[in-house]
Amino acid sequence: MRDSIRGGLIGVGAAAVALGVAEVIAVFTGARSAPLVAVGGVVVDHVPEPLKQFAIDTFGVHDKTALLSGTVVLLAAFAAAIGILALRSFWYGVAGIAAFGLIGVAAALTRPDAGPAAALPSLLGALVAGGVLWALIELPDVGEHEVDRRRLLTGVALAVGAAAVSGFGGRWLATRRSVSEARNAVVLPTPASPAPAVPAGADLSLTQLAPYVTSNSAFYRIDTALVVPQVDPVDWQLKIHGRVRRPMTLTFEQLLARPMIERYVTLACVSNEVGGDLIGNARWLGVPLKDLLDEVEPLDGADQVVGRSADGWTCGTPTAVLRDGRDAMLAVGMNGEPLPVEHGFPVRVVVPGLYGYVSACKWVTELELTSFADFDAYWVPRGWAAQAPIKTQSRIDTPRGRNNLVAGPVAVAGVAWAQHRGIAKVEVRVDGGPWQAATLARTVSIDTWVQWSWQWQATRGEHTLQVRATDTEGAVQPEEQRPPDPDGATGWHSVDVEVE
Ligand SMILES: Nc1nc2c(c(=O)[nH]1)N[C@H]1C(S)=C(S)[C@@H](COP(=O)(O)O)O[C@H]1N2
Ligand SMILES: [Mo]
Repeated sequence: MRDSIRGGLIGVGAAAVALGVAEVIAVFTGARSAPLVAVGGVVVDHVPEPLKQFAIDTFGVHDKTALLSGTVVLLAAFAAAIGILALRSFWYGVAGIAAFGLIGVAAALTRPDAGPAAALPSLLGALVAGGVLWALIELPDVGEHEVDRRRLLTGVALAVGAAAVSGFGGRWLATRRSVSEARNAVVLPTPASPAPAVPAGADLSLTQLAPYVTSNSAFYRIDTALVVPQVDPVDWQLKIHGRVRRPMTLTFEQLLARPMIERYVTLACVSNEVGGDLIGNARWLGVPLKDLLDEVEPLDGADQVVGRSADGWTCGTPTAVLRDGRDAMLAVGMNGEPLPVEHGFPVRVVVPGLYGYVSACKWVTELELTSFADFDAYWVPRGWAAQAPIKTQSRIDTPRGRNNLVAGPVAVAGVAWAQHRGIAKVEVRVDGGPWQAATLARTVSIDTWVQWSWQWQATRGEHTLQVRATDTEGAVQPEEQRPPDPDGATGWHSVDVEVE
């Protein structure tokens, strides 16, 4: 067998065993201490903003899978190179493994929530990889024939690959099962103040048109977490502290014992492009934040409430917004179920009217009162605005894409939103002609999006449909096309269609 192939196989085999061992150790030291996840986390926190926006645009909610797969491919290439070098001198191999081990250890130890044990998965993985590398290089020469050796090496590579997969899969299952059981055991209280019923006609039920209420499984997911934090409600505590007169700590049981409100609120991501789908409307059950803040008595100048999650992510919300009477809450329920784990189980923040990155902390464990002058939350040093109310937007959902439209009446419909201000008007135009008023469906409140529709007498040929909304304060959605960065995209959504 050629040395390059043999070395490559040996290197990849040793790396696979290292990762498998590290994943198994990480079952005990925490999923975020596993080298792939830790290094991926560092990458997520440090990639330049345009690249991150590119990843979100290209891979959408699969951006994390793309990142992890890319990392694995790169790692395999490096491991193969190390294996080839190790055939020349074992010490090259040791140096390569040591370098990777150190990168893993450094990444794991510098994660926001890391303890000293976070070093163990990379450390032990690297030690075992050294042993495997040595054993594979020294493998007894079975048989004279190339075929035998190739068979042996392939067999070994497959075996270690399987070991890695089972380590990874085992960990995934173990962590997943444990909190999903705890989640199934949660009994949500009846709200003291239930959500208003969704009025008849709020949902026009058209194909392609986003439903008025987004199901939990269809709800967009955006966060920096490469592995979903698994927070057991038994261990969960919320500390409300910082610049307050009376700091408070709440357990999950204490939280559930408080009077709850239930409200429809449409959440939106600042990274949503015009026409994009990083937005969803759900019925949230939770404890009003206003009451909690009244109880802790914020000190003068504490104009920012920083939410901190179990995995160290932070967001900063204006204290005044949380106390102005809107239905900002510590949510425990989503559409009648405990929060799905990827949407923040057991507790997250929901604030009507603000983009998610400045308000909607998932897996929240801390609310710290401070000032905007004193603390920049996660996305602020990365170039995003510290304050970010949701901009008025509208979207055409149908017709869109391949529709086989024929001349005659065509239902044009979509959604529009201006959370906590409310939508007053939606207008549509064809080929830059005069604006035509669309019909607004009913809504539950000004905190949700609204469906709109307009009957178009379509003529044959290619056409461009455009939409714009006006909020209840009379502000018309601006035409100027601006990217999401730094505080939300602007511009009118346009759809090109062909009518037969
Ligand atoms: N802990 C944590 N909470 C977070 C984030 C995060 O990265 N980590 N991302 C925020 C962003 S940018 C958005 S848009 C919303 C999305 O909430 P969803 O995933 O439930 O739709 O969560 C917010 N809460
Ligand atoms: Mo977001």
